[in-house]
Amino acid sequence: MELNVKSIVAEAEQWKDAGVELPAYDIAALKEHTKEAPEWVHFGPGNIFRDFIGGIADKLIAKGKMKSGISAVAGYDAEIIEKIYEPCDNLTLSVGLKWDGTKELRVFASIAEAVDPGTDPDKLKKLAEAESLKLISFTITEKGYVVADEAGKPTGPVAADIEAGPDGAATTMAQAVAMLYYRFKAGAAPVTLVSLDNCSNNGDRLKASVLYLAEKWQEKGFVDSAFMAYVRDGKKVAFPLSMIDRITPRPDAKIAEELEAMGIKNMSPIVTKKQTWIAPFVNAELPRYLVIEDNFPNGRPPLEEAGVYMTDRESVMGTERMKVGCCLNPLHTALAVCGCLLGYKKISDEMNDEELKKLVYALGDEGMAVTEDPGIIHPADFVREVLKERLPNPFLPDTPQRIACDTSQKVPIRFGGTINGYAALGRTAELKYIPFVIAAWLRYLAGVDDELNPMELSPDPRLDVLCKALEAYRPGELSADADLAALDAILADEEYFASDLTKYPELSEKIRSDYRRLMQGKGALRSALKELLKED
Ligand code: CS2
Repeated sequence: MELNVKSIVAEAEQWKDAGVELPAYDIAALKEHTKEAPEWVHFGPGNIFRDFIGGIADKLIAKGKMKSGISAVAGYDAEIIEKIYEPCDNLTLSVGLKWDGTKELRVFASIAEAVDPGTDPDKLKKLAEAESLKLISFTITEKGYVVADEAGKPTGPVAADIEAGPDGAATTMAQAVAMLYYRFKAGAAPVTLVSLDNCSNNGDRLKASVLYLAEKWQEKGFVDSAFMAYVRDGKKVAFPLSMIDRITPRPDAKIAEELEAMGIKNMSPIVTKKQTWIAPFVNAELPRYLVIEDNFPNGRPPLEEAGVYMTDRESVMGTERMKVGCCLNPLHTALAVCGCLLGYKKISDEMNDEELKKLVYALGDEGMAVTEDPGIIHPADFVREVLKERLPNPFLPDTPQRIACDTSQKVPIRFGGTINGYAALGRTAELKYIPFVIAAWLRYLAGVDDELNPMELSPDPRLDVLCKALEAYRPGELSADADLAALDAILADEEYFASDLTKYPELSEKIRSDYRRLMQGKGALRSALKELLKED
């Protein structure tokens, strides 16, 4: 067996005997229909998209509720098309890793085509012009939405896109705005842009980035005010909010070996030049949640029939605040930075570490005190599942190193909401675990572990800036009265924490003293953790 259309047709019996569920629809007809009437374009064709979103589309196609598949655009990393999508005919082998060690195996054929705008520049235009197009979705991570710095100055690649205009767009954001422009020119049909990333109010963030670029193109004369009115008209172009949740680790070499031992060839994961970890299969947990604001001016697939919660704006905001700002992602970041420092390679192993386990339970409680029940998914049930089933799942090969990627982009949403919640009640002095995790992140940036051995830091767009700012502070060498002005400058930077933390004297003093403690030398994190959690 090999993951391609020929094999799943010719060796269907073998696949089924191996326990793999195959697509229950005509793949050629799906591709044909997608060419004639595309409905769904997606930017960011990585693992969570292929498995979670691809799985939703697969279910709807199998039920006869969607006739077109998804057109997946690799605006950022086209190497994945060449190395994974093409050899596998865009199929995905989904490996759901259950708590009891068994696997749920499925092949999805819902990605009807893969688009590399670099080699096929007209394709985005064609897709945009199709009246049938209903939605453009995105899984491009938090940093994918960054178009400018705090002062409004465009980042390098975006600056180049501003000069190049719609026909020369190279970044994902500019390609999305270019699609809106082509759609406007072709009759201004409505469309919906759905961000599926863990950003705060992700739809608003996407809209702000789209408008930023569109305005710059208007200044340059590439687009006119009528186009601006189209993008700003909520009945024409909608940007609903969403909350997405499914832990999708990087593809694991051991799982590749197990699949190959079952007779499925060529499963090895690869890492692209742009650091995408990808394989013909995707390994993920089984729990999953997707909540989307129901605002689709050109219609939408019946997503609710594939388990998606379609709801109002307030409910999405509440579930996002609960998941990203309290019950899951802050815990993940705590396990990421502490786990890297303590030499862990697996999240589930960390949940067997008495102190780390206590830390994430306590962090969850700290956030929960200012988190409301959004009504759709109850925080108490949700966090219980996270702590008792999802994080400790020993069969899920998730790593602190994966989650430690881009921490600077994640900190504001993961901790900012709780800090602001405590601030609104005048209670920031009570915060204990969030300051500790922030201090641990800053300690992590020293690039040596808790045994003072060199440690590789995960990629982060602000890594160089942060490491440089903190370079004078070395673990084991920080004197008790050292001036922490460089640390204070980071704490005061609203880009990192969603507010100036030096405004809260007790909170920032706690971060400073935790940091000093963590910088004391060998084993400082371990003993600080014991101390912190002693009375809990
Ligand atoms: C993780 C998320 O990478 C990270 O920072 O916390 O990818 C996490 O696995 C998902 O949000 C789970 O839904």
